[in-house]
Amino acid sequence: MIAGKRLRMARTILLFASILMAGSGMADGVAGKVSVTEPYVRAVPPVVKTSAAFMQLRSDDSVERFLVNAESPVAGVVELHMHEHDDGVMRMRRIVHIHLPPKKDVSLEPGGLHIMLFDLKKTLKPGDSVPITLIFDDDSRKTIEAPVRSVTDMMRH
Ligand SMILES: [Cu+2]
Repeated sequence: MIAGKRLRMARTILLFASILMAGSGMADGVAGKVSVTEPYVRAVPPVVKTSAAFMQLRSDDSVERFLVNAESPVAGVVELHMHEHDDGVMRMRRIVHIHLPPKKDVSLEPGGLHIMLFDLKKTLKPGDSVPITLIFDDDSRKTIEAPVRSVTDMMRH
């Protein structure tokens, strides 16, 4: 009888501990430490099947973290990209991750780092909003809503 009571008590304590951990945000991982501000997606005419997402990222973690992937229901393929100068020509290149140094702002902007959206499943009109899920190095995720904006400074593809 006493053993059974102890077991029940141990189970109750375990349950309580797991609720406390979930409540403190520990379950959020890196996603809970990265703030995302000013997200937007470039509006494109219906014939164009690619676009890009831009935003400001800032990690509050004490060690370097990485954005390793992204997903969106509006795009068949999503890739992390950067621009680089190659003999005076700006080219885009796929990268495996975006560095998130501790407590530093990282800009995803036209002509620089960006999240590339290929194989668009719908027209992206100004005023629409696009869900984008950011995936970090510990596989934690954060989904944001990025408004669609017309960007005059069009990137060359
Ligand atoms: Cu690109």
